[in-house]
Amino acid sequence: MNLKLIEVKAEVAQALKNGVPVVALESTIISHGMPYPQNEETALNVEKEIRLNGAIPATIAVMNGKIKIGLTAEELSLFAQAKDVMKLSRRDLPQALAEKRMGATTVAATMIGAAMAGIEVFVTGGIGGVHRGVEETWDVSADLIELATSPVTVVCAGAKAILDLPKTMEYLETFGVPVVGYKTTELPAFYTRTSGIELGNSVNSAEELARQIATKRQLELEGGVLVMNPIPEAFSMDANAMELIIEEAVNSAKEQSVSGKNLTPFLLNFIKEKTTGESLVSNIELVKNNAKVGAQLAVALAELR
Ligand code: PSU
Ligand code: MN
Repeated sequence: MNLKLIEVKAEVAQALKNGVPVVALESTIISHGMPYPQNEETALNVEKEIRLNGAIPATIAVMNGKIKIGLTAEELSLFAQAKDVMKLSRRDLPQALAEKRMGATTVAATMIGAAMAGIEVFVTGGIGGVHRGVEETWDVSADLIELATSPVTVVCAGAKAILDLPKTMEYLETFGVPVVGYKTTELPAFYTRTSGIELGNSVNSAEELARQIATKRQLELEGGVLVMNPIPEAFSMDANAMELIIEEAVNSAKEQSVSGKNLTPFLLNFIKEKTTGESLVSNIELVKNNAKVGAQLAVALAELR
């Protein structure tokens, strides 16, 4: 670990030293995924949920030339409100650190930070993937490559149907990333519990999940594990209505020639505006639900050691 470029919050460092379960969290969801003040409120509630389930939260972000592993409440608030926060994937880390910029980490960059600090479990909402229209754009999120590279388990609620979900699954298969359904045999699609895509691997408890992860570690296979935890029934949204909005979003991005790192935030924002408050409530609840499962997993992994 390069100690000059990473700064681990004292509480997190202590926990890692003593084998206390730790769960990493991303910051792009705070700076680019939700509006203020719901983003700050959610970040704090998710950290609370992780503590309630027996683990220490470590939100990861870049500032002052360091990858911070664990943010204070003041720092969380800063990332929730600051306007010119960079969105950092793997390729952006050197620039943001060298220029001492404020940067929110995506799934890919958060996995890099978590792996550097020795954190095995990371909780988020949704991951990036293969975009619709990839034949023309070649737009494949660096999250997928990172899942094949860094040894971190990512707990998410699936991927939004803004992506090409079958191609995303094919990509993960090709690169050898285990995709595990948590109490489901079907790939969830973020706002909805279903996608029509069967998962060949599903578990019914954190302990079962921990055994697969520990076995992968014993095999010394590089890369992470992707856990698909569906949104709670009470907050799942109508799949048909969502598909119409997503098609509109994808078309609008094409018309306005939105591409590169701006595409995902554009699509997310389009959906947010079209569904007003409902999708935001669902988003908040599914992240909390993932936090619970992630913390239980971190506890189960600590017990296996
Ligand atoms: N998908 C979501 N919500 C998000 C993201 C994706 O439903 O907040 C964010 C995550 O930080 C993810 C990133 O890692 O977008 C992927 O961006 P890109 O497609 O540019 O790789
Ligand atoms: Mn992309």
